Amino acid sequence: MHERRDIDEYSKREQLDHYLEDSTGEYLTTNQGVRVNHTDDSLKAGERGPTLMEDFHFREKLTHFDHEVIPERVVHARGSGAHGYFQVYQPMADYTMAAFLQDPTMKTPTFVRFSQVVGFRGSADTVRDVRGFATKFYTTDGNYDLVGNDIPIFFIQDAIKFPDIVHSIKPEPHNEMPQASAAHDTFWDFVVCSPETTAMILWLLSDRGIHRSYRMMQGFGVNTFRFINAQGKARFVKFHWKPMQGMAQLVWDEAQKLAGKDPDYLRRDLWTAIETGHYPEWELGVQMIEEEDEFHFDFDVLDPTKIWPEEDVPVMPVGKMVLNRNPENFFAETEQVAFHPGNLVPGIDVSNDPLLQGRLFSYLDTQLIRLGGPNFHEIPINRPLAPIHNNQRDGYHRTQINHGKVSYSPNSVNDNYPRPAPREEHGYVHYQEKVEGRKVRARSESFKDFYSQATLFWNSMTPPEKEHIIKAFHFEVGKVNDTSIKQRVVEQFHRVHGELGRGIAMGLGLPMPEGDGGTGVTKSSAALSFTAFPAQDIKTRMIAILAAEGVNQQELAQVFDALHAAGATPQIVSMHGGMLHSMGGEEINVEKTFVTTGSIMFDAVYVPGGPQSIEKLKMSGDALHFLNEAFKHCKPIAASGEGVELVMATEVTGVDLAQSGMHDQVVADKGVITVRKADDLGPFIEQFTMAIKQHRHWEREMKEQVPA
Ligand code: HDE
Repeated sequence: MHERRDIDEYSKREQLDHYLEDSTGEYLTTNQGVRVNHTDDSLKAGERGPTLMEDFHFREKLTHFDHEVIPERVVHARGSGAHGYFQVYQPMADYTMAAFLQDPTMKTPTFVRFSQVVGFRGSADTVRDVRGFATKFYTTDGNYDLVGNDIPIFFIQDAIKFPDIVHSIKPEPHNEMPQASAAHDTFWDFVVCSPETTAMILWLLSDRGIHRSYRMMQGFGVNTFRFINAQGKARFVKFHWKPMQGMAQLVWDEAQKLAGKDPDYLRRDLWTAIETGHYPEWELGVQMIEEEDEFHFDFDVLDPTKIWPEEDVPVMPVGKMVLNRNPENFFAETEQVAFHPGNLVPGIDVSNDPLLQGRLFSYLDTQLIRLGGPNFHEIPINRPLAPIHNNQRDGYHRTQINHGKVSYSPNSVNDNYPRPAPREEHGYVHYQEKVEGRKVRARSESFKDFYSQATLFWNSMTPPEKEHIIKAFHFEVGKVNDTSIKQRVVEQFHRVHGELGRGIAMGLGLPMPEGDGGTGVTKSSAALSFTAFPAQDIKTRMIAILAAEGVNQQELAQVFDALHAAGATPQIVSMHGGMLHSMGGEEINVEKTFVTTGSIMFDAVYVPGGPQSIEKLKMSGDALHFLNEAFKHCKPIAASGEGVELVMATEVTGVDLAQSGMHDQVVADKGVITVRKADDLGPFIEQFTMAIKQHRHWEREMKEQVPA
């Protein structure tokens, strides 16, 4: 009678194929399916006369065009999506009955949308921002959405303040500036008026605010949820996504330049990785707290501005997600996908986290206007793979053709179908939490420590990470016009740590705050630093190879092939497109020119030798700038043979280079790898590969003196 909820029936692809259109070999038609015999001119009364109302093809085409824009998301407007699947490592039945968390052989289809929060849909990818990490699991028990971010906490504790924080960070209403940026008065005014934002500000101003790639960031469910097992036992949980690619960041100067040179930088990176078969992967993990331990921590488990330090509550690995398919159509899938933290499946429930409670209202509500009515679940990307049966009917854009005359319950005409399912038939049963209390508009006292975890975060940063945070304050708060707001920022963050408060004051040219500052918290947590997530390989890293006519082909080919074999993407960059000729006369295809690219689009740069090539590059301001900029951005730089002379012609400073023409030793210093003379570049390539894996070489203390 009832459909079997069997995974074999689940192939997302098959389900969606029904909706896929391919016009290859087909005639052009109207939306009524009528073939069109001419489409380049409208129907007119005479060749030079007015267009006629009766031109149904013209009117249909223009009318559709006039209506093809839908409202963008009020937050998270700019994003990129990808399809994939999730697989659990081992049955999680002890903790949850969620069907997709039981069978290690079962692949649950997923769709993920990464996003920026603040900017409009056409804004740049690399702005400083929180990033959304929303995952839809098309499970056998219906859709489950894990609508998370790349930062594990939030700015505010109660959803009623969400419109306020969003209004404050969005462009200011009188002149709609600045776009996609927190660096303006209203946001920092909100911050100093709302000390609960303190810890999240540190996360945002850290390197986590400018990730190198969506593929290289963590994800977090942020809010506290519950796992419920078949016996009805509940535990508090927080969700984590760990990137198997390791983590990597941009530097601020680079992020700003990328916003101009390639505003689609993160989107392109994700798309290209998937197109080239480098499928990004994340490990799902959970932190769990027993209900009886709810009050045993120095944070409130319901407070979304607090992490559960991993040292206190370890992350249990649960399974792995692989993203392996780009969308067919951006609008149909990435734009129309509708997430909702209230899309839950049996085995997962919510907590009383007041931010989550508000979110449970907001997402469904916002889709009604954005997707134009209550039937957006019928849009292919939103359709569950589990069958839908209920008595909901009609509404805008209904595509389902319901059968029969019964659309109410209970009924006897249809033997009371569709019937409610008991728990053992996977019916969703809400967790029976006991709740007592007076109706109050109030905040729990246990939420009111706004500083300890901010200090914990600060303490956990390495010296370069601390420096980046202070510099980010100089930029963000430096753009604030109101001096009293700036002064209050200094005081607020002096309360986190004296070093931080003084560092901010120094760059802003404000009076030093009084007292030592700080909270007295000395604890740190290793998992909070970027260094906790090193890359294991150099796959998908972009490596520029600077070359001109007369390049040494042997050197170039050895390095190119080795990088390529390791999964990196080496690309020849030169002054002009087309072909180059090597010293030996071989033809070499130029992939990018100094006009179409820049060092900011690459993770590392290599300069092969060849006297003629190097003489030409030395005369190119673009080539010198390329190296200076890569150096300043702390990227690996490698040069062999005469290539070292190009590095010497730049303003790169404070590093040892293989100077002598007879030198056959590889010199590796602060991520600059040079060798003058070597038939076998093996050891050189090895050093270069290690430097690429490390990604940034912060120890270049002289980098500030290099122009970029
Ligand atoms: Fe959202 N959020 N949010 N949010 N959020 C939306 O829903 C909201 C919050 C997150 O790629 C909106 O469909 C409230 C935290 C992501 O489509 C809206 C509060 C976290 C996305 C909304 C929060 C998120 C959204 C706008 C309480 C991390 C993009 C468009 C303060 C756990 C999903 C939409 C996508 C989108 C409301 C806070 C994540 C208006 C009321 C915390 C990843 O409903």
